[in-house]
Amino acid sequence: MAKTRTNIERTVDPAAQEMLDRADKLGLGTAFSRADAMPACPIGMGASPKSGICCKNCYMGPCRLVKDGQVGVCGATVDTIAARNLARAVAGGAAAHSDHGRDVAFTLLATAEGHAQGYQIRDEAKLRAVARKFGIPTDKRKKEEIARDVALKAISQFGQQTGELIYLKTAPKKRQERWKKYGVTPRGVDREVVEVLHRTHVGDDQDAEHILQGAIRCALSDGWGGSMIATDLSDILFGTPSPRVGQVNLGVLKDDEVNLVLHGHEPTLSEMIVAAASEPELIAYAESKGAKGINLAGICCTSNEVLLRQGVPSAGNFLNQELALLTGAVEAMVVDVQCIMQALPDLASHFHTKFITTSPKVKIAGGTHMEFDEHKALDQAREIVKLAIDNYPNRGETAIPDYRSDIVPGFSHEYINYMLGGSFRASFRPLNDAIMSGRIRGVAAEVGCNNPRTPHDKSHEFLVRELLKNDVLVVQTGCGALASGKFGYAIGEAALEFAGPGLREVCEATGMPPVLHMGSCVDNSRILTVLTQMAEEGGLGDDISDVPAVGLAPEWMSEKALSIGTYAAASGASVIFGIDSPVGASPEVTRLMTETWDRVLGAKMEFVKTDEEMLQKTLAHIDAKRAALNLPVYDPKRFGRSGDARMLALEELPEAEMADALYGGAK
Ligand code: XCC
Ligand code: SF4
Repeated sequence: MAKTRTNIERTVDPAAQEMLDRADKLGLGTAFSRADAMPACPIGMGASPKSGICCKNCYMGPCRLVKDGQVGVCGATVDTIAARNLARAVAGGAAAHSDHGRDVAFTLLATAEGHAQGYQIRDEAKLRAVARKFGIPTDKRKKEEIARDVALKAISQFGQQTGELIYLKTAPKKRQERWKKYGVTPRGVDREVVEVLHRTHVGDDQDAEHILQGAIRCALSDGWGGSMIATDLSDILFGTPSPRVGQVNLGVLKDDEVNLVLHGHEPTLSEMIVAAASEPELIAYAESKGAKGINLAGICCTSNEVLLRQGVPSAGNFLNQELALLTGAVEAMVVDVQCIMQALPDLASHFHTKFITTSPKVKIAGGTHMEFDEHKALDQAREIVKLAIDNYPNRGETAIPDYRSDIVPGFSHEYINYMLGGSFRASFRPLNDAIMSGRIRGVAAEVGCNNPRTPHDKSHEFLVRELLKNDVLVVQTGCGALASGKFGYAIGEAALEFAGPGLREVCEATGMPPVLHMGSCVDNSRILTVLTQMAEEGGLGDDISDVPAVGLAPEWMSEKALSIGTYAAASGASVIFGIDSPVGASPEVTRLMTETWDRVLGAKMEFVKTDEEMLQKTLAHIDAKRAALNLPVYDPKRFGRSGDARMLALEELPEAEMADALYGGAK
C-alpha cells in the first residue's frame, strides 16, 4: 500500500499547502496525490542492483533484468542497458532544449526579414557581440542584415554534419582539447541527437563507456549548442536581462483582475501576450467586464523568461501549475512547450478556466488549440487575452493564498561583469579574488525541477540556506530559482542576512547579491559562460574543472535535467543530483560517470539520496578544488568579524537595526 503524505509533508511552501488542502476539500487530485498513489517503478528507474533495470529498446523484450548476471534476450547486460537508458534520456532532454533554440532562431530570422509581427531587435549590442563570436562582419552593417546572418548561422548549427559547433571555441582551450581527446566534440546539434538514438537501437553500440561518450557529445550539443543559441538569440530579440524586482508565488494572482497564466518554456508568444495585455483597448475591455485590469503570471520557465525581462510576476515553479488552477481565479492558462502536465485540462474543467495550447508541437486532449504563428503573433496574443477577458464573468468562488515574495532575477553574464567591474572595466576579477582569498568558499549552481516524490521546494530551500551560511555563492536557474524566490533568498542584496561572514563582506563591497537568479533552464548556458570567464580570468586554474564550483539538482525529474547535468560534468563542473540514480543498477556505469569522467573530463555526475549528503559532498568538493589550487583552507572565522570593524560593530546591534544600517542608506 502506498503511503499518503499529509500536505505539510508534501511541500514546504505554505501557499502550496493551502491549495493542497483545497484540493482535498474539493476531492481533486494533483501530482502530489498521484505520486503517493503510484510509487516509482523501481525497475524502470534502475536505481540499484537490487531493484534491477528494464530495457524496452526492442520487442524481443521488454526485458526486465532483476537477477544477478541476467541479460536481455539479445544478451544486453545491465551495464549496456543503464548506459543506453541514460543516453536516450539525454537525447530527449537535448532535443527539447535545442528545438527551443531552433524556434528562437527562426523567429529572429523572420524578424530580421521583417515578417514577424510585433517582434524587434531589442539588444543590438548583444547582436553585434554574438555576430563577432560567429565570425559575421558587423562593420557599417544594418542590424537587420547582421541579425539575418546570425539567425542563419544559428540555424546551420542544427543541421551541421561535420566540423564542430561554433560556440565550442569560446570554451577554455584546455577544455576543447579534452573534448577532442575523448572524442566527444559535437559536430551538429541534430546529428548528435540522432546518433544517440541510432547507437541505442537494438543491436548497435553495446559498450557502456562508448555509449556514454555518445551521450556526452549529445549533451554538449545542448549546452554549447541549442541552449546557448536559445539564450543568446532570446537576448537579442527580447533584451539581455539585468536585475529587476518581481514577485513570486500563488499570491501574485489577483482577485479583482483577469488572471492569465503563461506556462511552458518559450519566450516568443508570451512576450507578445505581455505586449497585448498592456494595450489600452484591451485593458478597457477588461474593465468593461468588471475587472480592474489584466494580470499576467507565469509558471515554470516561460515564467522565468518574462519575469527576467518584463517583470511579469511568477505564480511559481513546476509543482505550482495545478495549484494555480485550484485557486479558481485563472481565466486562462496558455501553454507552449515542456513540463506541462496532462492533468491540467481536466483540472481546468472543474473551474471556469480555459486551457489553451499554442505550440505546433504540443496539443493536449481537452485543451483549446490556438496554433502560434510568428507572422501574426501579436494578433494571436490579442485574441488570447480577449478570450481570457471574456471568461472573467464566468469566474466562481476563488481562494488565492496570500503568499507572495519579492524576487530579483536578471543576472546575465553581461550584467555580472558590469556589476563587478563597472562599465569601463567590466570584469570577473573581484569574484576570482574573493574565492582566492577564501572570503567566498566557492560557487554552487543550485538548479532544476520539482518532483512530487520529494517534498516540494524543501531541498532547494535547505541547500540554498546552508550554502549561503557556508560562504558559497549561489547561482540559480529554472524551478530552483523560483523556489529561492519564495523563501526570500533571491531578493538581491537584501538576502545578505543569510550569507556567511566572508560572502557577506564581498557582496557588500561589490554590490553583488549572494544569490544570482540567472534565468530559465536553457540559461544554464549562461553558467557555462560565467565558469569559462572565471577560468580565464586567472588565479583559479585554466580550465572549468579547476574552479571550485558544483552543480546541484536536488529535485530533478526531467530528461532535460540529465542533459544539463551531463553537459555540466563534461564541461568540467561536477554535478550532484537528488531523488535517485537512473544508473544505480549498474555499478560499472556509476563508476564510469564518477571515476572515469573525473579522470578524463575533470568532473563527475553523482546521485545521492539526502539533502545533507548533497550539502556535505558539495562543500567537500569545493574544498578539494581549493586545495588543488593551493588556495587557503576555507575558514569562516577569518573574515567578517576579524577583518571588518564595521561588520563587527554591526553585529552587536539588534537584528532590525543591523538590517537598517546595512540596507538603509549606508550603501
Ligand atoms: Fe521543467 Fe524549466 Fe525542470 Fe522546472 S526546472 S520542471 S525542466 S521548468 Ni528546468
Ligand atoms: Fe531486451 Fe535486448 Fe530488446 Fe532490450 S534490446 S528489450 S535487452 S532484447
